[in-house]
Amino acid sequence: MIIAHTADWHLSSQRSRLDPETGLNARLIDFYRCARFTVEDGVARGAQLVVHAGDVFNGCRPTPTEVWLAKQAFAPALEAGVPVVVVKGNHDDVRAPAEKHALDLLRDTQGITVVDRPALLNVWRGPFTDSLAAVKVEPPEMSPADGGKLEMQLACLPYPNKQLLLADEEHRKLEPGLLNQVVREKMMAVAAGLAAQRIEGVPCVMLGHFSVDLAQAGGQNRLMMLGGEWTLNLHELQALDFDAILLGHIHKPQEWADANGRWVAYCGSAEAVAFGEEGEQKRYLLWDATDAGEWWCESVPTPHRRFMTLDAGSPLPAAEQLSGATVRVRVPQAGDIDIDQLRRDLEAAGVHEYQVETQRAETVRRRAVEVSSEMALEEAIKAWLEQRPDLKPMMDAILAEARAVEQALSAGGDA
Ligand SMILES: [Mn+2]
Repeated sequence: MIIAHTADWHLSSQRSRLDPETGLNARLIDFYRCARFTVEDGVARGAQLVVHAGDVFNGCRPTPTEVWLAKQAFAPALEAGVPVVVVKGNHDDVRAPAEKHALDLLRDTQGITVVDRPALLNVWRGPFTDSLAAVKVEPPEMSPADGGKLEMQLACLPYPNKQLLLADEEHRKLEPGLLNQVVREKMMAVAAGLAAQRIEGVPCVMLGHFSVDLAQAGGQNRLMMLGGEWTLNLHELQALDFDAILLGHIHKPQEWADANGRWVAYCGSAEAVAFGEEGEQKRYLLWDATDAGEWWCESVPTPHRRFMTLDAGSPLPAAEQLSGATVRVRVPQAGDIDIDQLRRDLEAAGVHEYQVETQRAETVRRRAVEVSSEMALEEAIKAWLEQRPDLKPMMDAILAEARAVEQALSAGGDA
């Protein structure tokens, strides 16, 4: 069965201009273009199932336009009778677990299965006696008795809501690092539990939204790189009895196969979500298995926007390269260069958008490089404050704020 694997659409309006064709926010249209392409192209290439590994939206309160575009993006699959399975990502999630999350807005769309708690789904292949569908996705307790063949199982592991743990007095007392350890252990136990329930002789693929420790975060997320996030161990995951593990959450595409040819893969974000993702390949994955049960995938590039960082003063790249790109120009010091001339040159080259960063931002960034990605958040902040004697009197307040932000973010914020 051919499966199209996508994740991290982050459909959202961001600071941008209006797209002249649609009258909508131009960044929102960039995200939509790549999302829609993925589903349309995947179905055209024979995908019989579309799996989305989380973060359809950028926040738990998507606008009506964003919800409409999400449905439009999935439409080519739904119109072709190809089922869609979406697991909840941290961005789709709410703070208070009792509230409805963003994906609840897609739950009633026929053909979309929204998964917001760990679950093992059955994927049946027709012909069915009661429908024309080629493939059906059902929770195990709803096994259709209408002639279908159980083709595979999908073990879904959405991003957990940390507030559920914090509701427990014992967990509230834990340091963030220890709480992360608790989440990691619980997630591994749940993953192992799903693997233990699989039906022997039927392929079982995991679909999840979380970080694995050997993954490179790329430029996506400072917090992740500062160690403020729980991760699962890649080798422990690979040791579980899944035929392949298809993931979302990390925007930089990457995959690993073990000695038995079993894959763990991040398809990555469909469109670059921030400048940090400049230069990363953007894609979706098409999965299939041989009769012998060996899984393999094809990587399909999406029509994502090019992000480019330039140093002012260096000659501009050729207009072909700049045309359509979102450009960031680093200026050694405001006033050092003729910014008006630079703007005219960039506009003449047909850049899509540009922003100019002056030296102060650059200085801060260069210092931050000395903060190693191995450090825990507090350690990293202390190292950074060493270089900012002016801020040292505020150290306690800054650390307290950082801890609060870390707690809030790992419960469903950044990344
Ligand atoms: Mn995420």
